[in-house]
Amino acid sequence: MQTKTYAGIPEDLAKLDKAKIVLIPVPYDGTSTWQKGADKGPEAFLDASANMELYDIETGTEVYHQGVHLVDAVTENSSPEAMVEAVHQVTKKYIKRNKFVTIFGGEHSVSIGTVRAFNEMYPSLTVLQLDAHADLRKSYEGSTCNHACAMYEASQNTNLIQVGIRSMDVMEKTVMDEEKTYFAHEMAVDDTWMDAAIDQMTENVFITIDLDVFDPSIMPSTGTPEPGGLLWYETMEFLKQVFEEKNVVGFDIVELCPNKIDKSSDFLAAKLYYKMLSYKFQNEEAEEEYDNSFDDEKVNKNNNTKFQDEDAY
Ligand SMILES: [Mn+2]
Repeated sequence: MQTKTYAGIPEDLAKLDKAKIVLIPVPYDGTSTWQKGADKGPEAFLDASANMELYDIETGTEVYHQGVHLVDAVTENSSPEAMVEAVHQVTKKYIKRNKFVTIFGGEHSVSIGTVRAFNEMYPSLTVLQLDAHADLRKSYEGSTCNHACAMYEASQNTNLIQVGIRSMDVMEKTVMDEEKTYFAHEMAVDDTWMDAAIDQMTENVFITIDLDVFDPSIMPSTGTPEPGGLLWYETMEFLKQVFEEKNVVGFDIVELCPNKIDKSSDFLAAKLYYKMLSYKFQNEEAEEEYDNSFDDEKVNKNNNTKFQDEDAY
């Protein structure tokens, strides 16, 4: 059992039946290739969140009144495949409970499970990936559930839009849809990318943020920092626009790799998460019921075909 609530919010706002928002921590770091430590990400994120102001100046809201339920961390790590399946099932379980489901990793392979769940539950899903890396390898080091493969499945099964990319293997070009890829070096000199990317999105959008999309000057605590990344306000401007124009159905944030010296990255992650919730719920009264309107028909159809559903409830 979790003993703390998200950001230290009152316990009655953290109860599952009351909360519109569910937060699933996944402290998994089984396949990182360079710096280890993403397994410490959720804890550092939660610590920083507990020390953050909960009034959002920009939206004039206190989104925690919508209720945030922090569930037990997914700790399955016997194999990358088993972790992905565990994340897939837990994510789907809370979508079915009519919650706005958010996930904090862990390394990026966590997102294979989250995307799979959202894609089963929502028709015509767009996956908006903010990342320095393309992550489009079909398999890597013997597994299709390696962090380097995080977006391969999404590229095959969803409308994948990649933003901030500045590192990839030439082989990934065979999988990549360059029409839907926004490279960092192009974004730096052309600010039409925000509208162009939003025009390519379907109504239902799942957002996956690899924190290495940010410039290492503001986000050094990540496994594979790459120069030339996004800054804070341009990212907020873009996210705000996506939340306003599309139905964002959920999101995950991955690859916080905390260290003792740099606390600002933990706070960036905490603030990013809270900002995204603030944008999502800025026009909703706390008393209203949340309706995540997942597609029952699609769920049933998919259960008979693509994936096995072993949830018992
Ligand atoms: Mn990355």
